[in-house]
Amino acid sequence: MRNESLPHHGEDPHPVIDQKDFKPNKITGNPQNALDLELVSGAIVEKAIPPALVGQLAEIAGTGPASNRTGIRNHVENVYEGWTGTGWPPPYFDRVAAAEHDAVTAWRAIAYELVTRMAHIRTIEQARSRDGKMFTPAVVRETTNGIGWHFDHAHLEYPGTELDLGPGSQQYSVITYLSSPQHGELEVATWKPASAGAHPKDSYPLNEALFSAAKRIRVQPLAGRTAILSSEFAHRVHPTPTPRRFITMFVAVSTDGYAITFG
Ligand SMILES: O=C(O)CCC(=O)C(=O)O
Repeated sequence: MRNESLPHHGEDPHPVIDQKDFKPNKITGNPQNALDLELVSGAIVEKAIPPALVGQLAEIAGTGPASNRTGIRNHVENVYEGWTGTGWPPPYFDRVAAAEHDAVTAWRAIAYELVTRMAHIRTIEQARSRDGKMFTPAVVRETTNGIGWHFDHAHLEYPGTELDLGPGSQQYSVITYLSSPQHGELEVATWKPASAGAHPKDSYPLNEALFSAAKRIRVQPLAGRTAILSSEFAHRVHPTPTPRRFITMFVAVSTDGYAITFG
């Protein structure tokens, strides 16, 4: 189960590097106040998303079905939820099409700009199925549950599919927080799986003993804050007593800078 109970901030025996200790980010110009994740490829960016858009997105957070694996409410199922083990069936794409929303489209444009600045991307576009159906650009989510240790990397999770951009491809997550819950930190460890076949359905939650010596960082969710990180690294979300609302998009990038996005 993904909604296992996790320790709250302060009970974790592992040292963490707090947000305030991060070095200034290499991203220049707007948006201001970017902070470097330092240990993994990524950045924290404040105020890149207009507050009115954050409010609109918060209203649709979790308005779709709750995941029976995680308990997280999504506005539409993400690729992990829609995956059958061999692909994504036509009704999945029908549900994605029905959940299309202008606020998500507006957020995607800013997310593209942010991730293009920090990753080596030459072309970026929304992922489509082999018969041309759109994957969702992002998923707008609400939960008080934690998410156990996992990684997100389509090349390892969905090998051979339209989301797999081949050996050497990389994956990023762009996450904007739509609320400021108590606790509910994102924790990232400097460890990633090396081999294919390590799909989270088989490996979830990741055995923490695999990376007990790895350095970790924590990111506090704050309304309007955007985290862009290399999500191939092991990460988890701590539970919170108050609703944690967030929008997430995955960005897979091939070795020659072609990027596809999906939620
Ligand atoms: O919300 C976050 O901080 C990270 C979310 C996450 O790990 C995921 O959706 O896979």
